[in-house]
Amino acid sequence: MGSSDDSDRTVTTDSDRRRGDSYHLTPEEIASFRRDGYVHLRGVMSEDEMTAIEAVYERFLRGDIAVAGKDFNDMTTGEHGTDPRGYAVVNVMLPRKYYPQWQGNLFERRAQSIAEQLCGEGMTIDFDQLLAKSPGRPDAVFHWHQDQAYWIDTDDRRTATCWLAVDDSTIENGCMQFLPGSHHEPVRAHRPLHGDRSSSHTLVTELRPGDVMKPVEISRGDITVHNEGVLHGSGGNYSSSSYRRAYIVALRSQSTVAEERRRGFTHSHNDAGEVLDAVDGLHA
Ligand SMILES: O=C(O)CCC(=O)C(=O)O
Repeated sequence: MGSSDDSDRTVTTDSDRRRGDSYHLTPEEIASFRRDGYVHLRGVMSEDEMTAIEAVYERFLRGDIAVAGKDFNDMTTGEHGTDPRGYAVVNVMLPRKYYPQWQGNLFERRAQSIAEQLCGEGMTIDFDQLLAKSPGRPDAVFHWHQDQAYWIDTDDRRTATCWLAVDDSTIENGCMQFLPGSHHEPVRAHRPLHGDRSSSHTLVTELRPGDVMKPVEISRGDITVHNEGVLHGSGGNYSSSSYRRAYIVALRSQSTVAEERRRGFTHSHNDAGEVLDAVDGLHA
């Protein structure tokens, strides 16, 4: 523990930083999020808290909790409605919709506290998502993109996407990689990975000469937080034994979420084709 003088007490341990529903950020972490477009926060969830999350996560992966249509898919191919044991990246969209008992869980509450420290008041949960890369799947690649390319444009685009590592996330099993500072540029042109958005939800953009992606390895219970503009993606899972499971809670400004819903945009992969086409037109 830091200094023996309480008036000069420094925050040094993860459990110090977790305070009930909140998690305390340092000024350096807030500055780093603004500069780079992302930040790594250690020990946002304790091991006991992760065990509780993992129990529900596994129920989703086993298919014990019903998820409608394309909201349970292989993110790499868009395949859905087939045996998920063959999927490279199992993607569950909107788990809090399909398992309402998760609404208001501890990770959501800590994510809210973190989003407000990074982005200010008036942030709310926009969507949540589970992304599990199967072991031994070099094809479990999440292609380079900026999240804003997937979304409608609004006036207040403050975003804090909280990405929780359910397994240690490493270069070997396909950890997140970011292009620091890329959120300061306009959104790049993106295209659907295969065909159009009805056959493949996934969008991709190209790296430019000089772009150097930074892998961010994080431990179970840690999170990264990124904004809507930073370019990111992740590589395949080369581990023969380890899943790379992530639980994502994305917060955006209340006005943006209200505008999305008004236009029928819910982040479900079952959203109407014309809603997704309208978004694509913005970033082609
Ligand atoms: O989990 C991944 O590898 C990618 C996730 C992602 O792109 C996101 O959360 O915005």
